[in-house]
Amino acid sequence: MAKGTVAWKIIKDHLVHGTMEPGQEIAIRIDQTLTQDATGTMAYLEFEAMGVDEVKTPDLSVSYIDHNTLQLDYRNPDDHEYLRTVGMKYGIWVSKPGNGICHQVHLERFSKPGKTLLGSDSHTPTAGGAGMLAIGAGGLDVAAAMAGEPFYTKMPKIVKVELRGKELPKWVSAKDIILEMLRRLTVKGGLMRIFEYVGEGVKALTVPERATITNMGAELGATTSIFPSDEITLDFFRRQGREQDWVELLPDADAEYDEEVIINLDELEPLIAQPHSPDNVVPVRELHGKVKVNQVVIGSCTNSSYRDLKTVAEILKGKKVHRDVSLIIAPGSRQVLEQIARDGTLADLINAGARIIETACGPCIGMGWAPPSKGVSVRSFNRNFKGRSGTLDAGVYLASPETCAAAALTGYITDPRTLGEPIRVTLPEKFIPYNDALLIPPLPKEEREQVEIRRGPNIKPLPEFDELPETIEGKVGIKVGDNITTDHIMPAGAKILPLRSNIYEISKYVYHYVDPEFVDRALKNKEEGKATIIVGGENYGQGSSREHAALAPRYLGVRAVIAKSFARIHHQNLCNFGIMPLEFVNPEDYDKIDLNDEIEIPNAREQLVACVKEGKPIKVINKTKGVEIETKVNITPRQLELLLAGGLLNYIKQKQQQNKSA
Ligand code: MIC
Ligand code: SF4
Repeated sequence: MAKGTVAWKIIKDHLVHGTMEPGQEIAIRIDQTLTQDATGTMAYLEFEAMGVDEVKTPDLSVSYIDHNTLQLDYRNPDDHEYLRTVGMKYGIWVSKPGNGICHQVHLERFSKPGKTLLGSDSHTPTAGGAGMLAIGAGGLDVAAAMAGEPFYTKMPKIVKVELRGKELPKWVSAKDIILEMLRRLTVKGGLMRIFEYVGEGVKALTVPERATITNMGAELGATTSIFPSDEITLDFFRRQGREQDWVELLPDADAEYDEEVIINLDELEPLIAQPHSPDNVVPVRELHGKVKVNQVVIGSCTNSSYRDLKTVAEILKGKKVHRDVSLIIAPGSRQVLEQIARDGTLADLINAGARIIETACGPCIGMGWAPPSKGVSVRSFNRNFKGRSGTLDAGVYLASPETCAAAALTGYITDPRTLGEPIRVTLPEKFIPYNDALLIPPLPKEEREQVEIRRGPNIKPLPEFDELPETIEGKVGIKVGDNITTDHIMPAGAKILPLRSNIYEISKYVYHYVDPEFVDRALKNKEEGKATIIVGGENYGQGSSREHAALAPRYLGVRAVIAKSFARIHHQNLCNFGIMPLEFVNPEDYDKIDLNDEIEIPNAREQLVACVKEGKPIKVINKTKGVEIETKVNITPRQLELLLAGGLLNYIKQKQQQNKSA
């Protein structure tokens, strides 16, 4: 068992229930929460349904508006208004559109070493760069944390990632460290793990660089990633004018880890992830001069800090973006934008031909700036799933800001080491402090009462769901392969994202780009009183935290997903919305079940209980093929309760009823 590590100390400090053995359920107290608008509207509707009078997190809760900032009609601005007013009503900080991407702002303005943060966004671990234990979860789990509930999860293994060597080679940056991790471990290598970075090499990285690494640990499927809080962290807090928020947090000299990864910094070189997966990583040198580039985008919660934009500006200074390339830059936060505006960096970028766009997620989530047909886009982002950019046949590559800048200059994927002497940026002596122009602090109690929550026509109440039935009669609605992302299940983009607060409308787009007939099939089953079953491969539901990838299928009548294995957040979201996450006992049985097969799960409730309590397999009958398939659930006793109740909200309501009658 890992002991004396930074992650272990924070968990121990916050432990409410459970034992800290890998795989055992633990519950931890949550000090801070964050939501963003695309998951936040649902999270606050759920929070309201919990009936508490104000937010209960001991430290703070922040509601960011950063994803759906394109205002093509009333829908996104309606959501912004709902979020602003609901936040003001319940004592929550509200970060208005334009203030920046949640993770970047949170790191700069609110992160605190040693504290816990739960966020309704998978990249919440960004704050691990400042020594926080920061975890991504579905909106309902975050709503529960805002209502004062602890966060339940399985105790992950704690992995030591030792960075050996004093400094990074020329033109190699933090992004290349995390791309190397992805190259070695793949998008499922981090399942049920926390990556804790230690060793001499940690000192070579400033907090924003560390945050690039912890951010993209999400792509490994990790529960979170964390750096120690040391003198480098203190230096960042000093420059932010927040040294009072800093505490030292180091692993003990005899700290024990469950596993170990060693990275020799001096062996690293610039890396790039090719389409369509963040782990499809090769050295940039292999593609040098071979791939023509149409678009370069620098931004996202991974690489949009002052250090990143200044580095790009220094590379471009006095030069011009290649004629065939469109260079787009989205600064990560208003602090970054104001800083580069005041010190001249912005002017250098503009002069070189960059298109400066709003400080928001923007192109990362397909909210505008899509590449051309069959286009190649090189981005400093963290995800390159097919179609996520908004152009189905475009190829998105992920690389460091340095590699992005090189492509912008030459029009080809280019090894940045060919650009001459490397750029080394130092952080500003003093970051520009956040004022409250776009950041609304929690209102005093008396003022909160006056706030009227605004709900535009786009905001629809949550659907009601029934308990798990005794027997499930259903039909396979879709069969998919390994590593299906939540972007496949519930796509994002400018057209679909504005429907995030309207489950009835958004459910029409489930699996839209994978199989446009899925929804009709599921609705037909529903009409016939049958459930829909989804069949998947390994790591089902990887990627984002969007609970819509569980909530919308549930609304369509999905009652079970049978897969080889599941990604952590999606697995929890399935339980939260009463969909059984069944795993094949024998992965080869995946071949014994096909689209449209008639399925029966007899005595589903009883079988589920027997599986959790006695380890018995759950029998699934494929009536079409005349075979019986053995499955199991990898769930905790609490998740069992959620499933039986038909989801977390039902479960909470049942508890409230029981308390009332007691
Ligand atoms: C993403 O990067 O996919 C998102 C959009 O930030 C999601 C959240 C969402 O779908 O709203 C995430 O990473 O959790
Ligand atoms: Fe926003 Fe992209 Fe980061 Fe998700 S990954 S929070 S969409 S910038």
